Amino acid sequence: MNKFLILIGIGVSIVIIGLVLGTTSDIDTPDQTSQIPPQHLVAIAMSSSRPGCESTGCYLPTQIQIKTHETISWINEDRGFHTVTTGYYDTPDGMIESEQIAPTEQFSFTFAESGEFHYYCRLHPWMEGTIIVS
Ligand SMILES: [Cu+2]
Repeated sequence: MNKFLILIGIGVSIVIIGLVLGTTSDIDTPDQTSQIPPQHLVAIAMSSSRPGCESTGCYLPTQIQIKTHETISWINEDRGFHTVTTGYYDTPDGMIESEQIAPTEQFSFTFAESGEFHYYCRLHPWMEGTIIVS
């Protein structure tokens, strides 16, 4: 009788272990979150309103590489207003124009086409960055 109970106990244990392992392996399978393209962050550096950030980067990182359909969000970590404007100073190309981004605010743009895009801040010509979309 005792041996019979032990066998039942072993059987129940195997079923429980199987359920636990089955549940665990479900967690390992790819879920919806892996389907969302990664979002890239670029910080607008503190004190970018004054010349001098060029040496360390006014937009951090100054150059960023992404893939098409991915999004970049620029976060203004400075105390002044800034823009993200594609083109070169005084000759914006019209692709991206964030308008003025207030301190602590952010601006996002999703890139549909590949290419290399130069951008700057309309308020501070020394602020420059490059986006490479492949
Ligand atoms: Cu600026």
